[in-house]
Amino acid sequence: MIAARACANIALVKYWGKRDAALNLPAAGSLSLTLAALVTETSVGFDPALAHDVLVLDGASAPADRVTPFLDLVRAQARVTTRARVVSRNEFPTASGLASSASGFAALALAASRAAGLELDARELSILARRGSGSAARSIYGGFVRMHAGTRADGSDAYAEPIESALADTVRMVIAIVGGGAPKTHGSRDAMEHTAATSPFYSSWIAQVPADLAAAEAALARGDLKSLGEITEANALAMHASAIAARPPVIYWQPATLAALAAVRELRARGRTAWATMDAGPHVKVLTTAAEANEVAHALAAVHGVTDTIVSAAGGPVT
Ligand code: 2P0
Repeated sequence: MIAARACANIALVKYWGKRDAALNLPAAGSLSLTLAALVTETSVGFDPALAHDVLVLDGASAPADRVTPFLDLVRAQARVTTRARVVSRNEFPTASGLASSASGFAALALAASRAAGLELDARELSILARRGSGSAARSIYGGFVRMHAGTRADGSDAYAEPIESALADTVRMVIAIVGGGAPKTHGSRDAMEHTAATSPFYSSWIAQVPADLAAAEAALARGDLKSLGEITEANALAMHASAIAARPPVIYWQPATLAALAAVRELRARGRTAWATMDAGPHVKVLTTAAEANEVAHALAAVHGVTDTIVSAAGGPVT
């Protein structure tokens, strides 16, 4: 068995919509922060004795229906036909329902390709991981990461790249887990397709992303966390606005999500560095500094409906 570890990432400029579903090509670029606190470790071994792929997820046998098509890509590249055993564990501090497909497919891309005898470079790994999950292409790298939408039909220019920034050392993300009473959320894959197909605001969302990416990259280059935070929060709200306007709507927020957003605005009113983003679920992730992270976590923990908080520094690349 070959083991790999990858960190999840949270997008500061979101990916929401595809230009090609079969090759999993994003309709626009995105920009993320890889998080040290959210780690997946995955081991892969190809075994001629197996009749089909086997997945063990967090200690329990799980359906391999998203793993097998991904392993088929690796098998085709490596010219092997053997089935594999995949053992994956999320080392997340809580059973929180945080998205793990980014870290999961990034770790699987490295472990499976090595186990099959392939030596892929980081760009090739990013392209492979993208086939499993669009956000996984970003988890190949540590720190701040830019995903390119690309223009080629074969997806050969749709990969992620790291962005150097002095902010990587001092930035922290505080994750406020919103628990309790949440109905089952819409899977992001179907939800982004539904938003693209039915939301009157989807075209506005896609038109806005390039400007947000350019402004976020400029902020990273200047080491300007305030500007990065403003873009992060505005971009997340625009993504959710497009989803909320889908017909029928895709609403990921719970009452505690809005209460946490109010707490973030209150922190800012008191002069603290705190900017929020939300993904395909009710949790609120807050961009802040190492010096202020404990105070931000404390304020979020006091919000009714927030059941846990996690403070994370920037994480490293897949290993
Ligand atoms: C992101 N999300 O940029 C956005 C923001 C959720 C909200 O990427 O269909 O699991 O596997 O490519 O990567 C979640 O979608 O979607 C996601 P697929 P993925 O992080």
